[in-house]
Amino acid sequence: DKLLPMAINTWNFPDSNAMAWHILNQSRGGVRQTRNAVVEGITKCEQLQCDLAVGYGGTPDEQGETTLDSMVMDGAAMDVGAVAGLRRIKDAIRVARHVLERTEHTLLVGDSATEFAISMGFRSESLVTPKTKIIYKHWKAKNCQPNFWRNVHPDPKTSCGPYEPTATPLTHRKEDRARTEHQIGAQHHDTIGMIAIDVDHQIHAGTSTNGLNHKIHGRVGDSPIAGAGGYADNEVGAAVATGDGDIMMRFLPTLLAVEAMRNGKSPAEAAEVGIRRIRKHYKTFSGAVIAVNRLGQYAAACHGMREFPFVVSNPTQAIHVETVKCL
Ligand code: SD4
Repeated sequence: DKLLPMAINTWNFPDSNAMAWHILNQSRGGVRQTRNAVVEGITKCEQLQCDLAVGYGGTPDEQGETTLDSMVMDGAAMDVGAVAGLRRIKDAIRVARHVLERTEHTLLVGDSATEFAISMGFRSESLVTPKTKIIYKHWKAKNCQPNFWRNVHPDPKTSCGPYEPTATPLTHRKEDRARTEHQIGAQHHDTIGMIAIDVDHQIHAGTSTNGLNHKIHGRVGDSPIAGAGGYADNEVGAAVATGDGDIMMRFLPTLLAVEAMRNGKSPAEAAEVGIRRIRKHYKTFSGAVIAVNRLGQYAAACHGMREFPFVVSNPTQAIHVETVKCL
């Protein structure tokens, strides 16, 4: 078992991976250890506002508000906790964990998810920052159609689309973040999806995102949906996804990946299954899937960008950034 424990996450978010790896290496924490790793690893990203695509302050919707989608899945119990369109609470994945642990439900949404979070002791506060206001103002100033996401064939002169995801370049992460802040209004989309597996093959998968820039208020993406944004099953492995959620969630690519591994496919083949299926119908979609089997063997596949970076830690490498060339 020299590939375990392991933690792997989408995009070049090493701080989250480091947090998860640190937790996995603490003295044995039992079943909860992979849950702690995923939840606290992703919380790190929420706190750092990874690429302004995770956590508070980024990706204002067309009313200027940031809302959060997140989920965590336990591959032993086949139990899920998730929140979608969470408003005014920063700790999306910790709230998702409370849904998992404190309720019989799977997914809470919007203001009601906020009420639940408050009842669990979370603090309600605005997710808007000065930067959010600038992004929103910039978008308004471009005279964008407020209904852009409703419009199947937007007029490029009056809309600020189409949505153009950009992979995070591998190097100069800090500089890149600065550049992102500079090109305010650029539509970055870097959802964190993370998988942790311990030496007993206990598996958790989780996601967190603030969705898409200028989405319609109320829009929910793939990230908080089991089988879409992430999936885990101790018997097989796990997968997480990032990308054009509106399209990807129609195909449940992480469920496809786990089922492919169940049927004997390698992680590399499994990660490609959903990507190829989606591409058949949406030639220009952008997205990526990471697949890991229960032994800790992993692979990623992507489409619509040049390459896709991800971060992995296991006994042979710590906080190691890899990239895969896209199909
Ligand atoms: C969404 N899938 O809300 C998310 C966005 C994303 O990398 O993954 N960005 O559609």
